[in-house]
Amino acid sequence: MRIGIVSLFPEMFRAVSDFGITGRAVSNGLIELDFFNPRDYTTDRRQTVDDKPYGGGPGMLMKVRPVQKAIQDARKSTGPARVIYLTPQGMPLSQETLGSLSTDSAMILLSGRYEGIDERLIEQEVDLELSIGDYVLSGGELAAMVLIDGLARLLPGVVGDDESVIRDSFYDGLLDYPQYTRPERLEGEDEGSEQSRVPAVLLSGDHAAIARWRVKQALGRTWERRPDLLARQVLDDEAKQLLQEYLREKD
Ligand code: 6GU
Repeated sequence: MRIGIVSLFPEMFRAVSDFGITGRAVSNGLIELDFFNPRDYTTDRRQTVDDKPYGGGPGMLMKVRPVQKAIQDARKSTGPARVIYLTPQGMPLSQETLGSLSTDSAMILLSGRYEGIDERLIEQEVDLELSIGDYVLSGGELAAMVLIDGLARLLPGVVGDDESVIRDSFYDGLLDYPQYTRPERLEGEDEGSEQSRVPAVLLSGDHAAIARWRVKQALGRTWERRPDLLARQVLDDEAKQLLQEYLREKD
């Protein structure tokens, strides 16, 4: 996947290009990041990239021409590609959106700074506006990196074990079940208590019982923590029964 990035701070993207799973995807060419800095498309001696909003008010906007030229250059390099503007005014990013974007061979990400960009530039150049949540960040770069990371994990060959992507939270619309590793008993304050032990079923070797316990935990946690997610699900009789069991076992 070829990703053109329009940003005043391309160095920030080292967080994805230089570390972990996304870093490996970039080094082995599964993802290519190409940067287009609006500052390089300025024509004045001071390389001005901001301008005042018409109508007054606080803050500045990104200057139109440098952003427009950067997008146009990005298009030349990526070929046909959707232009995605990262903004709190966008549609909320979801796992479903990631899935549908993950089959695109190219895209251009526009990271805004200051109070945003001229609306006409959005109308002319932008195909999709995305937000990563209901809070305000000082720029679109972190949101663009969130998008890149979420996409990278869905590309074939990026995550070693495809099964682990399939089992992730949200893949089936539920939160993950709790996981445990060694040791079987944690030393410390609660030593000897139930909380210090790995749930017995996970040590039982009974794979059917383990699978059932995990689905039960996933349903129970989603019910407790994200009732909004559970409300969107159609639970079959087995799932309803597991959730009842979870709630009964709780009290
Ligand atoms: Cl995409 N950009 C900015 N600046 N803030 C955000 C955001 C995006 N999504 C949530 N907050």
